[in-house]
Amino acid sequence: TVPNPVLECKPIIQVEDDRTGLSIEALKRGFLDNLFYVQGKFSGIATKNDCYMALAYTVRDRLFKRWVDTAETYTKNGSRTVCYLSAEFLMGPHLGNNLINLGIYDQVKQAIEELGLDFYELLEQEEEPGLGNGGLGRLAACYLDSMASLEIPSLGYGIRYEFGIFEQKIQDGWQVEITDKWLRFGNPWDVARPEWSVEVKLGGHTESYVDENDRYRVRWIPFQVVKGIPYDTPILGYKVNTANTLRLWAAEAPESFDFEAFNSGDYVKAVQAKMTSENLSKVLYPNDNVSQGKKLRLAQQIFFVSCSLQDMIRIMKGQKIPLEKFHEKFVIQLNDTHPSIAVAELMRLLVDEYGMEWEQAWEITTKAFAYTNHTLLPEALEKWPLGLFGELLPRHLQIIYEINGRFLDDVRIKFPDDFDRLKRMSLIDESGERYIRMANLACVGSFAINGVAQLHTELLQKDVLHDFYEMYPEKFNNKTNGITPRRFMVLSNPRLCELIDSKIGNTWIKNLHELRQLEAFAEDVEFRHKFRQIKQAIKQDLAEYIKAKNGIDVDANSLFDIQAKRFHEYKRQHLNALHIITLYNRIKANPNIDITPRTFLFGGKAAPGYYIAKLTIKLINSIGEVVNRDPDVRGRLKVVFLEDYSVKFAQRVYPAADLSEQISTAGKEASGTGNMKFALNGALTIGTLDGANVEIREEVGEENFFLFGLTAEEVYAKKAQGYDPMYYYNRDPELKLAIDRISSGFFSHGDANLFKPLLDTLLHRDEYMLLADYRSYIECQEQVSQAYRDVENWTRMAILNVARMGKFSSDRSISDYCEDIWQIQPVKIELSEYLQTDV
Ligand code: GP0
Repeated sequence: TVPNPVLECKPIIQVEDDRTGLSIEALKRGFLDNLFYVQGKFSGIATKNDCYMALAYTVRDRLFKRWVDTAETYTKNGSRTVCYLSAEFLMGPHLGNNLINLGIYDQVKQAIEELGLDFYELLEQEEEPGLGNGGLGRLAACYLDSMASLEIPSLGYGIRYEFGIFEQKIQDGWQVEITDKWLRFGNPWDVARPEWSVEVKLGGHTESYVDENDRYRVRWIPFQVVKGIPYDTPILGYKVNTANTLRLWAAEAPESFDFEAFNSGDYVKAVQAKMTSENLSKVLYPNDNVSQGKKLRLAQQIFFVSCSLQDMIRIMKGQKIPLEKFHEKFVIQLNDTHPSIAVAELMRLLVDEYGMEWEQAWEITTKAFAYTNHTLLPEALEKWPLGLFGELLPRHLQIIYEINGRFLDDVRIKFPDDFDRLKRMSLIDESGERYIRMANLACVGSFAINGVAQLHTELLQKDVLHDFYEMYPEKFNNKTNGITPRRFMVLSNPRLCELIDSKIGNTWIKNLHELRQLEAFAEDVEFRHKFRQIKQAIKQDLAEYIKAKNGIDVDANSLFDIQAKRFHEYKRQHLNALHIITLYNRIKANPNIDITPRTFLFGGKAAPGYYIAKLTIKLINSIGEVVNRDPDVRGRLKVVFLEDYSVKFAQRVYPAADLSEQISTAGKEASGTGNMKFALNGALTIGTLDGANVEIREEVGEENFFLFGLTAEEVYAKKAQGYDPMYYYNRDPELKLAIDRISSGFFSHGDANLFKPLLDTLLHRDEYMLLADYRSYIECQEQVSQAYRDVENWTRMAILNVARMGKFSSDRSISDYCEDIWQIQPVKIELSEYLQTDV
């Protein structure tokens, strides 16, 4: 490109300009300016959404300076960069978070109120980008926040789904799914970069040829080409100048493709090709912890992975870094196996497109990738039928064969004559129908492999990835998950933050370990009183929301017992339901029984095709219908299902909890992160020794944690002995009574068949051992009820939980990734002179 003096001149924008100024007056002018020039409205006809948009643009204007300067710094320095590849980013609403991270929350609130508008109403207006299912996607979002806050150069890469996770409606107690049209009113937070579009090939066949240097090469003649357009969202760090980028790809048909159809006059066929291409980024697969094995899903994966790798190569070219240094410029973290096709795709790009020798390309590839495993559940391990895989990715199939051949040679050398081992470790499962095993590809192609909690990593090494652990012990490491205290405390729980700040200042937000200083205040009567008042006020707010939304009266003095997470049998929402029924039965048997009043709150979605999970939602609503109106219960028990649980809603829920239900079968929940959000907000946990619960209990102290149930080891042992759930059913009369209540049709207007499929799974297989854990759970809940009556001591325990959650900041997780895996240091961003925005 020719140097252009006009383009190179820096924009001179004055301090206190309407797009940068932070004074109340400048903010008000900026808002009105955007209402006029962006929304094109005068205040008389402006809708709430117009006002939200004008506010969003006002905030966006104020962060662009950081974004541009960050990009400029990274480009000039050629900074080493983390690329976080994830099929899901569950970001939650941007507006409030950006206000917090920019440090302008209070000013903006005041400016909006001076304009006579309701600030919270405008925040509520934001349609959140639900581009994830649950824990895995939310973890990616917390990690982006922490990387920016720690000034780590990073790019998040994923898919800009047109429809994110479905909206959940409850009708007659059943979940009904509505498509999530989150882009309906436009998205003020991302910027399209069509100039950086790339093309991705799909289908077709390969041909070999000999190049001008007499080298054997392969070319891929695709059946289809899809264009990927990047959309960039700025990711601000907390009180630093860093603004990194989340780059999400949208699929389109390239103008040039299928022009034959155009030329032959088949206009409709040509437009159809466009529609098929756009399908690639149409919808998020709504499964959590299961792989459906659909071809379109594999197409989504190669689509965003290929776009992202090509984008990295473009960036290197722009910075004049030779391709041989790919692994020095970038480290790529694979968020589960969803992006693991990247191993084969980078090999293809280097070898086929850039003519690199296989050995050098493999060296680079295996120094560039690191893999995070998120689950031990066998149904979640991705594998692709070989036929399907070869149809879509014929060249990648060949490359995987080549990787596999060389890999199995290495295995043979390390473990001679161990044929079973070769079969287990092969990238191709040949035990029946042939499959490509993506976890094996990720392990072979990565220099680091990590689990997401200590126990999870141990079980990976012992079980699911045992062979790979024996092959490459040095690759394995643990990185316990974390959560960002910015969104899940500062933004969502301002009242508690204010109390904390008044005692220990506010530096804990960047260094969560400082919360330890609160330990001393657990013994302070006045502090405990204030702490309790805050919890009470937040519970009252939620009670009002529930009254308006569900029409149910809940008592803010009752114990708020909350289970909020995806519905899955291994998470055992139905064990919680059995506890409710048990309490109900006790009341029915003895109406004067003294029971600690509780409100049971549930939130979460079930995958649309997961019948038992949906039936569990129906069961909870059915129990609620009976319990909530039975005069014998007289407000001692309430059951509420919170519809359409989302990040936005979660922010209201965590601060209101007294008790956090983390009751998965031991060995099944890789980590959990909701457990951390509840405890940080002062809830006590009832939980099994599973995932990060183990470490939370270690940190907060066993006396401040309600533990029950079998350990992972006991679960395996019991299964090996031949577990029989009927044994427990026949021996525990309360358990039997609870189950019989359901099967009699008591909760289903006399229909004894409705819940039969659910009960059959419990009585005949009980894969997740609810019956084995039932008695221990009930007894533990009894301790909870007793403990809640001792108000002072409960508060003491809650404060100690908050004080001891420092380890679970995602800042700690990210520092550990930086040190142990990524080998990357912070890069400070100085704001350039010409655009100072001092207040
Ligand atoms: C794991 F394999 N997780 C998967 C998946 O497909 N989806 C998903 O959300 C979760 C785990 O279940 C987790 O234990 C974990 O904390 C999270 O990934 C992040 O590591 C709880 O949601």
